[in-house]
Amino acid sequence: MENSTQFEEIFNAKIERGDFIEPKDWMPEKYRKTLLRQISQHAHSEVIGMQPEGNFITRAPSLRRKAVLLAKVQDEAGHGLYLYSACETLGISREELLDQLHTGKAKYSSIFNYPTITWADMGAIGWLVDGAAIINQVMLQRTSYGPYSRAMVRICKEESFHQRQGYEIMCVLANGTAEQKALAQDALDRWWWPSIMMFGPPDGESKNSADSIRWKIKRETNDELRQKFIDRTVGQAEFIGLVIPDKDLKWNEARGHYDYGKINWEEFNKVVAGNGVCNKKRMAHHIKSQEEGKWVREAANAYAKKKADREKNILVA
Ligand code: FAQ
Repeated sequence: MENSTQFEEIFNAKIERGDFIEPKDWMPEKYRKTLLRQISQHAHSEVIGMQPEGNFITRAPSLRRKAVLLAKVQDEAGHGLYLYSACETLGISREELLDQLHTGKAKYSSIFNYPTITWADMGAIGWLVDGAAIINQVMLQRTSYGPYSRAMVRICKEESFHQRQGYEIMCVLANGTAEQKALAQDALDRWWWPSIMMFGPPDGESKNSADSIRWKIKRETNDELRQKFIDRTVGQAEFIGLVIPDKDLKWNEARGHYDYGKINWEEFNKVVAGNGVCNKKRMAHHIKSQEEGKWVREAANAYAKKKADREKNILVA
């Protein structure tokens, strides 16, 4: 029988080789906890992230826009489902996960605590928020935990459609009337900085990064991903004639990257601590819909039990 040091050696060798860690494999408790923290935060973000856009489903400007937005918001629910399922493989129940969200023990992305005010916000969210999410998630397709990695492969395919639908809304508005272009610029002005905060604190202050990089949960750091997003998005804004609200944004030939202005980390910390514009509203809405959906879950469980009992009786007879 192997002792825990030998188990750890096997685990480390797998990580080193780039093999996946699977649910039944031995893993250090801290690895399991880090995964649970990150994947559950990610799952909660997908589900809470339905609210800002859900707000505009009844106000979409055409049937086509409404159908696309509805499909996108439903995709986010699906992403939440894959990710909650990945969490469950680590030995936690859905009830516990939701309890952690409702009691503030588990976080969700800061970005979803900002209000959606105009239709252009639907464009800005798809273009910038999904655009930032996908840069982070492409890396997570190669994360070391098998169920998380496989969920991300599927999520990334849908996320790239989300990014394009948002950019298309912005293209149409930016090429429309002066009033429409102003709406697009206003949305970019409000969503730019919160979007680049999504990647998390600067590397020097990222307390989880060292372990996560060592265990190949994260393959790139917060600042590396943030830089990638900025480098990619500047040209897209220029192409449609919009201006990124950062006077310090400048191409740096020597670095081969854009330099950018100072991020307001005080604002980020305030939002993460629960004091953003919409934190309380988002949580109250989620708790209310959980309560309202309780009878559906109970009915589904009762039906599943009845079906399983019937099948058991047929097998016994
Ligand atoms: N918001 O040590 P680090 C989406 C926390 S999905 C709130 O650097 P880590 C799709 C962090 O938890 C968007 N809290 O942490 C969509 C930690 O606190 P803790 C979500 C944040 O984990 C689009 C502390 O700060 N994506 O948008 C944030 O190594 C449209 C220190 O930070 C994911 O979750 C934040 N932005 O790196 C849906 C991707 N950033 O837990 C609907 C997976 C950091 O120790 C509509 N997650 N914190 O108390 C990750 O890749 C990582 O967790 C990072 C943070 C990169 C987000």
